[in-house]
Amino acid sequence: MKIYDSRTAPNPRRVRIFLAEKGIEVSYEQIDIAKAQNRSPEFHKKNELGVVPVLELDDGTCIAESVAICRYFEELHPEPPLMGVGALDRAMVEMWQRRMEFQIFIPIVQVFRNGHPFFKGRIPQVPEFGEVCRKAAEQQLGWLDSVLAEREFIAGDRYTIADITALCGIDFGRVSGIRIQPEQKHLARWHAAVSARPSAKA
Ligand SMILES: N[C@@H](CCC(=O)N[C@@H](CS)C(=O)NCC(=O)O)C(=O)O
Repeated sequence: MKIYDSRTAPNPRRVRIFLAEKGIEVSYEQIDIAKAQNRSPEFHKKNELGVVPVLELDDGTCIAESVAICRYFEELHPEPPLMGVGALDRAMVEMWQRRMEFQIFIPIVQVFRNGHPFFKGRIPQVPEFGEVCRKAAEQQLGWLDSVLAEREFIAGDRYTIADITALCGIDFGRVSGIRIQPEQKHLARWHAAVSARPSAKA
């Protein structure tokens, strides 16, 4: 099996961190988004949406969507659990994972996609929409700070996929000037802790 990856993009990083936490080694093939390799007919055979990451199994089956790839590995290698244990915990982790995706990760990515010269001419950009997303992301970082006042990790007392999604979103925000604010002490404490894990380098 192998994963079609892009070193600088936030979604593939989610999968790399997830696998590093589980101690799973997979080979990676780099897809150059800057050169639009992801838009080639050849890559579209792997993922018709033309985005990375994609996990290709030995029989040629391709799994796209970062969380679906993580789910596949979670089922095969349940330890350490990163997607919850038992019905309630799984639901809570899913809730926080989706919240991190919708409230933090996607708005931050949209700031980049709609405002950054990298995507100029590649996609239709609406800079005003990017700025609306920036305000939303900044506001939601404040909300996340208050969540983390109550608990060690985003979904509770254990590190999960929700932490991975938030970390990758927040780190990607730097390129658009979105940062944890000095008064967001709980968020900063959490960010320092998850960034210190060896998996964060993946
Ligand atoms: N929903 C997908 C999103 C994947 C995605 O948007 N990947 C970005 C990199 S972070 C990409 O390949 N972008 C290339 C492009 O839009 O041209 C997932 O969760 O994996």
